[in-house]
Amino acid sequence: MKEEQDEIPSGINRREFMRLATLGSGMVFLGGCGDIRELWQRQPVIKVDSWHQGFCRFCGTGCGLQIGITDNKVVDVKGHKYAHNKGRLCIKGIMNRDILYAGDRALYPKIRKNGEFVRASWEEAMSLVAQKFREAIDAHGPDSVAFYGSGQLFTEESYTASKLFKAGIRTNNVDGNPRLCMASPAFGYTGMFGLDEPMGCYEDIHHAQSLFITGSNTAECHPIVWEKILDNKRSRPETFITVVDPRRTRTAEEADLHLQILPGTDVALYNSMMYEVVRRGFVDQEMLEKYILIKEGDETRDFEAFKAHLDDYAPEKAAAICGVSAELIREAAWRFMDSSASMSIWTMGLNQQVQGTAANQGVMALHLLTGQIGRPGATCFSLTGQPNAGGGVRDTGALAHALPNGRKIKNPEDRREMEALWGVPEGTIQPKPGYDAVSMFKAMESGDLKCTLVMATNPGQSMPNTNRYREAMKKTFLVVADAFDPTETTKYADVVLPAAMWVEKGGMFSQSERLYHYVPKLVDPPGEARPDLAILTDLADRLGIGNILPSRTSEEVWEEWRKISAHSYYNFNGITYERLKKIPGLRWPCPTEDHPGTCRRYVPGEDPLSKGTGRLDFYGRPDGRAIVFIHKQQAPPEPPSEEYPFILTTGRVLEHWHTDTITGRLPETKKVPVDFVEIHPADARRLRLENDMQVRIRSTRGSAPFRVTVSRRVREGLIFTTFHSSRNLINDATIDAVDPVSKQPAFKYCAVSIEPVQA
Ligand SMILES: Nc1nc2c(c(=O)[nH]1)N[C@H]1C(S)=C(S)[C@@H](COP(=O)(O)OP(=O)(O)OC[C@H]3O[C@@H](n4cnc5c(=O)[nH]c(N)nc54)[C@H](O)[C@@H]3O)O[C@H]1N2
Ligand SMILES: Nc1nc2c(c(=O)[nH]1)N[C@H]1C(S)=C(S)[C@@H](COP(=O)(O)OP(=O)(O)OC[C@H]3O[C@@H](n4cnc5c(=O)[nH]c(N)nc54)[C@H](O)[C@@H]3O)O[C@H]1N2
Ligand code: SF4
Ligand SMILES: [Mo]
Repeated sequence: MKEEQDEIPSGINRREFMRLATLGSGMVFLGGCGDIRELWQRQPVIKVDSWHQGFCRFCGTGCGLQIGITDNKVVDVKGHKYAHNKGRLCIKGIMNRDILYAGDRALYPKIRKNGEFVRASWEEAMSLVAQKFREAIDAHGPDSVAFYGSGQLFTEESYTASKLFKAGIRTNNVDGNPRLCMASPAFGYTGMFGLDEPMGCYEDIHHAQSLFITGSNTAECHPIVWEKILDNKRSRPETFITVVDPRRTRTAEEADLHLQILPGTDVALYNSMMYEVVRRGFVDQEMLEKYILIKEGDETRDFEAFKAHLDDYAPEKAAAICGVSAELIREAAWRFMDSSASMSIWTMGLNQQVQGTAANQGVMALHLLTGQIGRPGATCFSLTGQPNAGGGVRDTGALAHALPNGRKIKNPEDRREMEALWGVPEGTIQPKPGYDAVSMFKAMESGDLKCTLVMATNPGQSMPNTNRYREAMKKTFLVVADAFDPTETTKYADVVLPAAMWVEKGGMFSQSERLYHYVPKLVDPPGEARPDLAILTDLADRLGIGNILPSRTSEEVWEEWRKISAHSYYNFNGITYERLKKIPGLRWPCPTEDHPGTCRRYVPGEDPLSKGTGRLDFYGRPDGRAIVFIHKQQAPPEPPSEEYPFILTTGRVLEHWHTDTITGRLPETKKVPVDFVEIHPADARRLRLENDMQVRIRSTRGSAPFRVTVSRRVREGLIFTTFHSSRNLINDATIDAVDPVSKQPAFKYCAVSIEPVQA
């Protein structure tokens, strides 16, 4: 056992911190994450009464844990050896031990009276909430209320919320933070394959000879996925890693090829790579003949028209748009097409753009055209951000346009089918989609939304253009269920409801590879905190529509839900609590209780839902053919100007989680700075800026203070910061422009100025 160290010495910088972290580690990972428990263990674990299987509550990697419990307390966590992470965890995974005991847990309901919060009983708080909902619905109709949820709720909770609002209250105003996160891949996949969610699995990483990582800082945001990639590289050095990212991230540093493109130019890049595929004769003819349809909007196009479209993106032309050389584009294309198996991995760099859906579909099209799909290691694999943004929200249809299992609000047959499955009268589900996230906050601003329940998300910090939407939140009766208080959202609430989190309640998560796994309830929540499921069923009862929710425990809800899934192509009927209490997860499709789960979807012989004996069966599409869309590169939403000459892009660092309501309260992680803005040395010189100087980042919408970090990670003209800090609210400056298809906001691009702040 190493000497215990209380906390990171003050004044330590991040690089030093990471070095220490890896030095103190029994397991050292190149991704900069490691098993640093020994370094940080403030109190030695004396005694663990019992160990339980569970899963990390942070990112969509979905790592398995062993959770040690003593006296109703989580006293230790370690990586689950038999889960896909093979015992490994990143720093956030290790922090699962401490998250329940960080300061500022919300312990009691609070009601705002005469502008001040006062403590209330659950009875008082919930009857007020129900009264406000009832008044709004009676006076202004069901569409005057809304639910804004989260990819961090359990599946049972998101499913219940969606059912309560869509079939009980009869409004489709159900959306949530997955709109800020996974909407573009959801629309991307659905548009091309007829169904959402990736078709591959983590195992593909070990078979891939070429990895095409784009718009993903995997090393910091999906660290254990990154470890798998490095495992592959270590055991097979011929593995080639291409990274496309305007920043030289820690992921890009380890790549064999880095394309440091200008932000928002992905569509041009992928078109250019496809141009090369065609020019070099790497189009998979069988795919073209049997499995693909080419479309421009709704119109079908032939291959000649497709080629003519690609001519506009010959590498020399695309180079001028993307800001990288034609040689680099050719090299990237070559590495992708001329490999035994190519796998692409992507996240927010693509999703959070006004052309988010088009960029997603560009990557997918590369796979279809080259036939790099449906084989071990050949797959287009979008990583899920939150622990349950896939299963909890996309599968359950807890979004304003959606119904369970890929059904759509707009489709009358889908509505009829869900009404029958839910046992509610025909016509119950309204035909009009509800408000997507940004529209929902605009409806608060206009006064159309009288009453809103926010659960497990902190939009006061995480929405774009937050100045505007924090004001908007004042105009609705705002009910916030959160595990911590204060947050930038609870500050604006009329009622704060203390929520149990993670192993204080239990339920199902589903991570990036469609794998459902079970998190058991292991300890009691603090104070009077309650599970979100209990809050939802209580609200239903008080609104007099409790009968809509016959399933009351997580397990009952799951039973109901898995049986509903059996009527769809998202079939996980075979995934039961009983099975998942014993094994660390199952991937769907999994139609029966003896089915082992599916690694590769759409592959006859492997996927139980695919038919025939061909190479692929895209059964989500009526003709079994996936669609390759023609997309053209568009101009950015807000190009830099004389007044706002810099492009701002925002993202994450390894140690912090989103709006820092959790990691910002843990003694270990909160020491890692988040108040920095990366500025290229040439820009810093011009503006006479040096390290640690204070500046204000300003857009037409708002501004936030930051500390300068002069860095070659960014290109000239581009600056980067995170949205983690509540003292440096960068979303006051970001733009609320959205992708017109997915309605996902473009957090990765807006024009700003940098103003020095006099000390
Ligand atoms: N440590 C940590 N891990 C997390 C999270 C966290 O908060 N902290 N959150 C989780 C969640 S919910 C999510 S959604 C994921 C996000 O995971 P990532 O998407 O990997 O994280 P980001 O830092 O938001 O953005 C990724 C990269 O996109 C790049 N980028 C910006 N613009 C463009 C562009 O135009 N094109 C391309 N190709 N790239 C671009 C950025 O430079 C950045 O490096 O992380 C998950 N994991
Ligand atoms: N500028 C910029 N903004 C971004 C992004 C970006 O890249 N750049 N990324 C976007 C993305 S991808 C995402 S996913 C969002 C994330 O944005 P948010 O969802 O707002 O971020 P979190 O901090 O994870 O908020 C979760 C909240 O739920 C609480 N909580 C935790 N567990 C529970 C629980 O079990 N029940 C309840 N009721 N509460 C709980 C936490 O205390 C916290 O307040 O941010 C988006 N915003
Ligand atoms: S990689 Fe993600 S799921 Fe795994 S331990 Fe880290 S935060 Fe948790
Ligand atoms: Mo996300």
